[in-house]
Amino acid sequence: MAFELPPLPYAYDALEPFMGRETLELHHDKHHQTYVTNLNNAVSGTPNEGKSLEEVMVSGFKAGSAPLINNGGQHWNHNLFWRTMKKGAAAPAGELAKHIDNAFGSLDKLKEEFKQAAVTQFGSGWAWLVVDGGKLAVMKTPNGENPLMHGKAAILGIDVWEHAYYLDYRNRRPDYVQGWLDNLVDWEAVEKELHAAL
Ligand code: MN3
Repeated sequence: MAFELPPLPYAYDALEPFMGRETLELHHDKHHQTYVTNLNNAVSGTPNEGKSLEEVMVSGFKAGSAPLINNGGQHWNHNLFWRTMKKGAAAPAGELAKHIDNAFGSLDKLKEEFKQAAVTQFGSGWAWLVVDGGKLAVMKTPNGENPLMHGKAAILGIDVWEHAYYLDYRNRRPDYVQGWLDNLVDWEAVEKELHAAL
């Protein structure tokens, strides 16, 4: 069973003006599709064929395989990215809100730390909210790497490759990150990820 590009769970213009239609069309239909195609090419006819995405990318990371780290990682990363965005979602509640207060003191403090990680990731990469030893933490990774490769569960991630924001924000990565944190994070979806990770 080959890896497949999941359909975007909303319309291409659903996240405007914080993430525009053209950005989503290119990002999902072209960039993400290319990672899926290259990942299938990389595992085809190898012992990795038929294994789960998590298995392929984590073992690929241990083996230092660039095609599996980059394409496997990016396929996983974008799947999480699409399913944890929604315009105008409710603030964190329940178990997630408790975990945020425990780890950071407040949602504002979490956003501050997350933004700092996203803005200071040099070049392409991701900033993450992870579960590490039952507690929430922020981390960043370069290129296609992700927290799973480092033994942590990721429950939210922002893509800070230029293709994620250049059409909408040009070089203003801090504005993209702030707009995303304030308007596009689907905290209900993040809580589902938290429950799956605990
Ligand atoms: Mn991307």
